[in-house]
Amino acid sequence: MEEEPSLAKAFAQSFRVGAAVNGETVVTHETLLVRHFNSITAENAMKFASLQPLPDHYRFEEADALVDVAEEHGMAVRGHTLIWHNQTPEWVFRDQSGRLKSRREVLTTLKDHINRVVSRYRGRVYCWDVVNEAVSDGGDDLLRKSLWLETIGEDYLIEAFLAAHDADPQAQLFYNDYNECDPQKRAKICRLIRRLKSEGVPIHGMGLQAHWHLNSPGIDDIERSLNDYAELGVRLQITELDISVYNHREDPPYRQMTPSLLLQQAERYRAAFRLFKRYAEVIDSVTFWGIADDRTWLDNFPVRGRKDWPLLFDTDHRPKPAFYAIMEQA
Ligand code: HXH
Repeated sequence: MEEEPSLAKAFAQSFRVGAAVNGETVVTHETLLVRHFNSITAENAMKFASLQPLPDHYRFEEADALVDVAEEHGMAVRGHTLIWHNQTPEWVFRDQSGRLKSRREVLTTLKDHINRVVSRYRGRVYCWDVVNEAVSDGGDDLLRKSLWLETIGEDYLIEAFLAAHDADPQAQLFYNDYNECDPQKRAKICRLIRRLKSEGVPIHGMGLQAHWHLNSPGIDDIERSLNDYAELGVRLQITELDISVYNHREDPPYRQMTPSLLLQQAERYRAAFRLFKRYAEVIDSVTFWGIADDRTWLDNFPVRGRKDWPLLFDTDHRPKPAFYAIMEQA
């Protein structure tokens, strides 16, 4: 069988090409992973609830195994994610009787966790999503109402970046978020990063999750976002790219993957990568949130059990039109 050329090799002069993986997919998708990608992100294994499910009871097995796989194949590792409002255990914020813990207690937990995790992977994980999704979607508030904000206060972000920098001064530290191309949210994210930088916080990059759809965001909004984030003077990474074949939660509960959808998706991916190439001076990495369509988180989000086909390789691990469209942009 004719084998397709390597994606990561094709873009080697521009940026790394990564994939989100877990302990299963590094086995089931090994052929594609090793051939096409030179960076990995743990889909779940490095989140707070995975690493420290109980106070001072750390579980590093899956994360360690993923870092081993990466090193075996010369792939870089992005760390995802230290501080987030989801997949964080209740014990972090509440005592036995359910009362919120004090600022001092939660801050100690934040610092201890970051220090332990970032130190463990010093020199092996080259960048961290230090804070994930802290900016609010709607309304006038800058920060999302979360238990980190409620217990520690607004400076929890500063403390997180300082702790990560202390634990590994070489690591590149990112703020990562979704709906990153929405004009209002983009403005808020820029405001947050500008504020952190002006206070001397060690923040080096903006991670654009890029969970996109067939018709949104518009390519002009994507370009304006790359431009605005780049103007902050930070590095950019596309951290969780996928292009859903649905536009809305309300779209047909189940659709077939048709030739027409495959071509529409290919054109979206082509336009996106044409832009990434134009911004290659500031973009260091483009990571897909998965490898092939047989295993994607979008099968269960935003609608549980609704099949989606958001990636470059089909359910049989064959390259889709989107793969070839991207290759033409290399
Ligand atoms: C990402 N969140 C996470 O960074 C990643 O760790 C995870 O594995 C998958 C996706 C994306 C996301 C953000 C918010 C969200 C759902 C997914 O919740 C919403 C709720 C209502 C409307 C919009 C988003």
